[in-house]
Amino acid sequence: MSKSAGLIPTPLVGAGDIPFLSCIVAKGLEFCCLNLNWKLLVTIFRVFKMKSLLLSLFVALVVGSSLSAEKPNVLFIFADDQCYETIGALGHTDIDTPNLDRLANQGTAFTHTYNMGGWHGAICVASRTMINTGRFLWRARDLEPNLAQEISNDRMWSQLMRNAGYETFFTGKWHVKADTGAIFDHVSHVRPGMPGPVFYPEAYGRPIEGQPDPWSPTDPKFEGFWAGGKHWSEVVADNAENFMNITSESDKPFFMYLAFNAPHDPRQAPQEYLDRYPLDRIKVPENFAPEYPYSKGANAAEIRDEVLAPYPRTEYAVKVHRREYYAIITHMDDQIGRILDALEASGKADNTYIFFTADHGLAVGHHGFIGKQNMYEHSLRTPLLVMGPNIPEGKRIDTPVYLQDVMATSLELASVPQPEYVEFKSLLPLIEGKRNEQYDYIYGAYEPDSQRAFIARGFKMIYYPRIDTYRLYNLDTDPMEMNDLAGDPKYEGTLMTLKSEFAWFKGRMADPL
Ligand SMILES: [Ca+2]
Repeated sequence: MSKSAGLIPTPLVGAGDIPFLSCIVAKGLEFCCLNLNWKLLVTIFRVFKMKSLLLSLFVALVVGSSLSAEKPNVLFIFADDQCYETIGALGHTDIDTPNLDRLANQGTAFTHTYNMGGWHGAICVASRTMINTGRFLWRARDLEPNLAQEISNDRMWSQLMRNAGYETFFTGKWHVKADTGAIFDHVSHVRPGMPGPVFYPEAYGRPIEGQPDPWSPTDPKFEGFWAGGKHWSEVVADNAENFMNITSESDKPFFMYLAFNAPHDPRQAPQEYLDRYPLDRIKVPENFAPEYPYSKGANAAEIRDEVLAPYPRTEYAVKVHRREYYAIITHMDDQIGRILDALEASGKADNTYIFFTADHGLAVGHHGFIGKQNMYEHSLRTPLLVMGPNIPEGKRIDTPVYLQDVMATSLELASVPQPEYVEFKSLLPLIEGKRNEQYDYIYGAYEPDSQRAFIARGFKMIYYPRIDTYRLYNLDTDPMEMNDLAGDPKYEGTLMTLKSEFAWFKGRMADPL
């Protein structure tokens, strides 16, 4: 009789009369036959079959709806000091980024993505504190000493994702005053602000044309990215592959925060990547200048990044620095290719949103600057690429946004209601064409009293409070910011309006100026 009992579908947990039916299966038909006549038994079978069918339908609906509501994975790839112009597919610069091009061509690119600047020379710290706390610049600064309190309240980005059911993973550059171990489920190779451990004097004030270069981007004796025996960008990809292997077995969605130290200086890469960029392939930026006229008044003349190259800047020095910059970006791009391949192999690519951006831009020879402590587009703006389910392919959106909008976007994707303290906005309404504007103004600052930027209606005002100096650019007609309109009587009204709006807006930003 046990064979007959095997014909009865095994009941599933969850239906109200299952205990009775379970009794039939568990104890077998023999028990039932002993207690019931055969007509009644047939009726029971019919009822059971109907209920079983209904049960199957119910289960299919529940499982089906949970599949359709399954939370997508979020893969966040973060570069360090990467200017918006260094994505090959976007056409600004002759650079090889075939894997970032995959994201740009199979996804959507935000072409005007800003960082708000920073409260001291390490702009990275401000940018990363903003994206992990959701606060605008000065409120992020004020929060920085109390991040332990934020963590105990489960308010950090990764905690919001974890509490939404995500398996969270971090590797690479952190540079936020918070313990990654406390806010991510898995952590590997947490790196400092820049590859160390030593600042080598050979890396500064170079190169000088006609003289031997004391620095070599490929020599492991200078440590940096070579410290530990394997280039740090390759270690990020190794760790991502390992986590991808683990998570491929899991039903939980993942949130991966992969943070390269590249292409921050020291700009080191294997020789084969440098060989791809002979100096005659490198163009000097159109707005190259031997020196920036207000560099001292802007408190940006002697900051560490700026003394990597000698004063006055030469086209030769800029070409050499750009060559090393492009080489470390192309090397990072190959590691990103490995990460994208690992995602494909995990079988989870179809339900994963990929975000690529950087913490801010970098000058590398624009306007007489080398670093990021200035308010020009090259130093504020980063790439921002988004790819995933229903993200349009090859779409370009030029609406000004902040890179930290990625945080708010990921919360929306994870079905996390946006907490009131998160000031950045989701990018999805822009991607879906539901709105065309994100912010009324784009704001930038460097140090409490050194520099400000204020962008509205296509004009950018730059202000240096220490020397009471303004600059004004029309970003639509002069995207390289080469024609200062601040002294032009035709634009007096434009400048006055911007000054007036800024005076009001800086209060909303808790600006200490
Ligand atoms: Ca940085």
